[in-house]
Amino acid sequence: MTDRAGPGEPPASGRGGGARTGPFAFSPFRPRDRRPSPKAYAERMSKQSGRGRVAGLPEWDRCAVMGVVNVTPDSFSDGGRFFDTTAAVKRGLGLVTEGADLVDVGGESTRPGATRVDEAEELKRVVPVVRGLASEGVTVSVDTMRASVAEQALTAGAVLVNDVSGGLADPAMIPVVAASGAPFVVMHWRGFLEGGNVRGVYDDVVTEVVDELHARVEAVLAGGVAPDRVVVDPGLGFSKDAEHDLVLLAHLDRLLGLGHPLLVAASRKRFLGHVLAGPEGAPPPARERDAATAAVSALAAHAGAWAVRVHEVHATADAVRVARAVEGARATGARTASHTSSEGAR
Ligand code: PMM
Repeated sequence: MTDRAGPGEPPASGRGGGARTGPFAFSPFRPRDRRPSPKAYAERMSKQSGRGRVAGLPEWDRCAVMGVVNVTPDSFSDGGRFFDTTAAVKRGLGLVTEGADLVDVGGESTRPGATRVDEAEELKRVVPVVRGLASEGVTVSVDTMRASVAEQALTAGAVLVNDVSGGLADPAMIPVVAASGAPFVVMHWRGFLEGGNVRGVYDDVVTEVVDELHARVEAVLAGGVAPDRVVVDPGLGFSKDAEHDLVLLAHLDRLLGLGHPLLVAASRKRFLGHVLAGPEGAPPPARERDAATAAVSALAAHAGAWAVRVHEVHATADAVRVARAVEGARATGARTASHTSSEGAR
């Protein structure tokens, strides 16, 4: 199976994508007048059976794999391991070798109760790693809630902004993203995770997450981000308990109904520990949740997710390829079935 690149865009494999001289050198953002209207875009997306594509990024013929590099001393699942630029760049390149299509670089932990890093520190952590990976031809996304970090990361070569607050934490974020023309991940977020899970109360988690995400998407579009550059994400584990996460995963179709490509980020999260907890109720540590993560990747890919965000890439890269092969077989099987039945009628 080969990955396809869109016209004028880099090969989907990320590395070896050719020389780039600037952050958007190979992803020519379309002029505003050629952008689809939000309504036309949502209609087109809702008619698609597949996962859609994100303008300005390579196109993959399967669910894409976003590998994670947390340049933090304290991230939820890999904190401290890649806390210097050289180690982080090496880690990112290693993830691409294992099959990552994009690498998401973050410098601030979103762990419940984590104190925020200051802006200068976040910039110091993130920008050199983004630059190092982009200069190697990697498709880089920046995981930040700060407009200034997004802006400098884009200048350093990032091509996607992943904001877990969906633009809520920093009022300058949406204008910065809109002006840059970069695609934007809008995650479902109810605020910083301090003081316990106080915001994680829902009557109907799927409807509320869909409605709240819809409102964020409207705000992002009103702020000037093009509809074909918006990705949505249910924000598993953010103001949600294990049951909420599982119910959301069971209803990815409702999230896809928002009419935008869907990112699912289940990797090593608490709900997996909950599912895997042994008879004595002890959940395995985060780093022992990779097989379970790959299982979710296969399910998300099968459901039509555009991408999955994971810390350990190898197993997920296999999982999305198996999901793609099954998808291909379904199409072939349908053709075979109709061929057989018409043969039978003759
Ligand atoms: N989760 C984390 C960090 N970034 N980005 C998106 N879009 N969605 C997520 O669910 C998400 C994210 C927290 O996980 P980590 O700190 O262990 O990587």
